[in-house]
Amino acid sequence: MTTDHTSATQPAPLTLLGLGDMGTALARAWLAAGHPLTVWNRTAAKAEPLVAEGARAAATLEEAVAAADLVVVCLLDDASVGEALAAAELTGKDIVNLTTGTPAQARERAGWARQRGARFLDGGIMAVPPMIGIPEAGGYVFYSGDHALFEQHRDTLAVPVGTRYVGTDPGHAALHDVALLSAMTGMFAGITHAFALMRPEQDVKPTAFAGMLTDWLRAMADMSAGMAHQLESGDYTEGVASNLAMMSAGNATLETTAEEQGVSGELLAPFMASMRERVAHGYGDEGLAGLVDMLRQR
Ligand code: FVH
Repeated sequence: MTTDHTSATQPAPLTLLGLGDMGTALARAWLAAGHPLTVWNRTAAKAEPLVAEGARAAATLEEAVAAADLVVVCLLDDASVGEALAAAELTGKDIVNLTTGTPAQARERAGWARQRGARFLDGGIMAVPPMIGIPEAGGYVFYSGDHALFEQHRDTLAVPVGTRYVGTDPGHAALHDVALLSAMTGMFAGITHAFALMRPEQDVKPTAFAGMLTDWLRAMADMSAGMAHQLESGDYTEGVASNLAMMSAGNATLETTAEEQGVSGELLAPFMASMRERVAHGYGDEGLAGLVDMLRQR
């Protein structure tokens, strides 16, 4: 049975396993807010600066887990979580796993924790270490899994970075995390291609171009709301401002310009091929929403 330590006046004690870049940033935020914090790291020396800042370093992982009801885990990957916690006594513990993993790994980890008598919440961190402890940086963590656990510890969990609870399915935090990271990856591919196009132009500084690029990407990002409406209504022509036939025809200009500028089109080619295919199947009057179904039908 866990005890509710979370209160506005008395910062709750907790244990943090893992003092890599992210774990260390999280630790500093909890210490700065006055939380009694026990830390453990495989390489013990990484705890030393935190001890100087008020943390208690546990000699063993078992000692660290025993020190608090709330145990936050921030290790490299799911395999390291399994390895580190293999022999730990978890009965009655509230495990919050901030280690990045897949939705399936999170669901398995939830079952693993339940079998060992622990409650489990998975988290997907949407921030990099310098954003931790800086509310205005806009970082947050997606949480999913045991809702009572989340509610009980939400004030403590909100100390380093914002919280967004996305449901009782323990896999949903990881899924949201990976979906956003996947979107970011596509955006970075586009940014990389755009800088490559501009690279030979001595009179256009990358720093000047970056401002234009950022403004344009921000404006275009709002198109995801229109796609979402289409996916919900099932009408993929609803409110389409730029249809697929037009965009696909325009891709030829993008491809030719890349050739002219001596830039490989390899980062954009698969997406353009999918657009062409959808048009060839007779969906040229739609927006991009139909590609979502096409990807799932492969
Ligand atoms: N840093 C970032 O920008 C991203 C932001 C988004 C979220 N990620 C994820 O957060 C997890 C931790 O990331 P990190 O930045 O702290 O990672 P590292 O600095 O590489 O530290 C890794 C820690 O994991 C420990 N560790 C690794 N393997 C084991 C193991 N088998 N048993 C026990 N501990 C293990 C490692 O210990 P040591 O090498 O110091 O002894 C570090 O404490 C991660 O999932 C990111 O994807 C960060």
